[in-house]
Amino acid sequence: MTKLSPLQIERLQYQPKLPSSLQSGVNSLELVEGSATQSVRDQEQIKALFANTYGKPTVTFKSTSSSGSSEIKNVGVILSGGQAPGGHNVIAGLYDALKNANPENKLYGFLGGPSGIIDGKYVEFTDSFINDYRNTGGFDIIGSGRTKLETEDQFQEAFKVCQNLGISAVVIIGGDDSNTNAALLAEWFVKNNTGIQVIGCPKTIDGDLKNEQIEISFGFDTATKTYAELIGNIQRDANSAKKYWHFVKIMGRSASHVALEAALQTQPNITLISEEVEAKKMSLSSIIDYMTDIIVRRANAGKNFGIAVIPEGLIEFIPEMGSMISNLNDIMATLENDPSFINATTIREKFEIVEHRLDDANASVYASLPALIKEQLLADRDPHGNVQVSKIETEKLLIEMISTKLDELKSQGDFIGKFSAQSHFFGYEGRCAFPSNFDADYCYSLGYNAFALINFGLTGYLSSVRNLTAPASEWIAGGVPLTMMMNMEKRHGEMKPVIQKALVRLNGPVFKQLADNREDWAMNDRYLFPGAIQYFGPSSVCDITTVTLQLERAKELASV
Ligand code: FBP
Repeated sequence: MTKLSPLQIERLQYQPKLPSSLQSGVNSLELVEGSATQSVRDQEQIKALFANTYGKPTVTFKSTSSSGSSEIKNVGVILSGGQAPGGHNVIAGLYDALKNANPENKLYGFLGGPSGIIDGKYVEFTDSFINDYRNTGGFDIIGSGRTKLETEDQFQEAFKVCQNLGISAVVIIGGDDSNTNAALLAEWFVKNNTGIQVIGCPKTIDGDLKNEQIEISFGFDTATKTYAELIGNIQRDANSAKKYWHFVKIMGRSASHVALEAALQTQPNITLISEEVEAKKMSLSSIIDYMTDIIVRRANAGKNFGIAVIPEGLIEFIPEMGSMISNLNDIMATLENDPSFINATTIREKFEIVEHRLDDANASVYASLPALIKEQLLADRDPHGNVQVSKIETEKLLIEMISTKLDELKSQGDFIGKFSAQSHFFGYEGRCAFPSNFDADYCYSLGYNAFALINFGLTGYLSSVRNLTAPASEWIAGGVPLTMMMNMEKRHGEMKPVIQKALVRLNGPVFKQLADNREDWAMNDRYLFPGAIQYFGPSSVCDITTVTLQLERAKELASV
């Protein structure tokens, strides 16, 4: 028998909360349809590409006193993309709902992400299998992957595998790219009269899969609390030793929601927000000037220490860098099979090939970067054609450039302090943490609700649970058509339909909270120390949601 830690033993016993509408089970539900929907942009193109699944209404569930029965169903589930705390609970909720509807129902888990449904690699879930994973972090129950499901051959293979297992519905648990896969698969299944439904679940620590219907993706709550704990601990260390500047890069591939939330929970001296950098067209050198100014002013006040929070995706939002990376992504898509690039023996040769092909302005930006960053920019793209920003050490680039600038200032007598910096990258530390009570409840509800959507015969929908700052019993369960969130974007050099990422809104209440306070936080140390996530104890500590969710919901409720 595997030995478990005391917390593992206690968390396995935790019973996640459900919205009251779902509490009497999936056979006692009524479906309430909202109005027809359209995509966020490019309506004509999205409608043409999703002729069978476009424009469906949003839906919500109401519990009814009558209890129906449900025919036997086999369902398959896929975990897709980066890990996010709570994935196991989505599967547990789905499993419990499916068995509640009919104990003869079966749930299959496809192994290793979307490739599992193509290769026919799966497990069948049982009570004892599921019970070992309840309320735990990680995706290790069936693994995950980033295969993009988009070709006719892949869809055919997926169909054959589902047919062999008698599967009539597939649940894809993923972020914006994975739910784009879900929308494509749903459309193909309907178009080809397969009778197989597809439902998505909003996952990603990045917090960028959200809109009016989806208040937050799961995992954001736990991941940001984990990073905030670590930043708080570093702030305490910095404030004790008073000798280091800590540059902390925080995961969140594109949008800065994670960095912003972690900053609001801890109040560091400097927080960069990629969306602001882009909107203000801040060049790399103006970012260096902004950060150097705070470092110099703090040094003048006798403080040669501080904390700077940097979002992972920053580099792509700096206008000259973004232009160069976009040009580079297109070039890398053509170089994938180019023998001169593949067989280049030195990294310098690769730099030259790339610089030769980049447009002039982009080539000079690329050439100006330190070799380490140039090399990291050439690393393999993800399956969606994006540069893997988690591998680019922006925090080290900033430290190097600020050091050079401070040396210049020192030689002119304009800097009298010391600058000794430590770099950190917090990302993987937060993606598999034990889900907070919020994520444990939210994920279980999303999974339970996904089966309710299946039971009503819906396809091409994202499981939606709303009203999340209220107690769980008041949460609103329902579904949102995936096509409603889509627009056309360039991927691998081609225009493709994709779910639009939600970036930080600079006119929204969350960014305002930072903007209103950052000068104070820069000079006066207003550090907060959130400490570790608490699972047992007072509700005021254990059940609080993120500052982002609280501010966004307060604004939304005030405008109703
Ligand atoms: P998803 O969008 O799939 O949820 O993944 C998000 C993420 O955690 C990003 O924050 C990060 O840039 C990326 O995954 C890292 O990917 P990998 O796990 O492949 O290193």
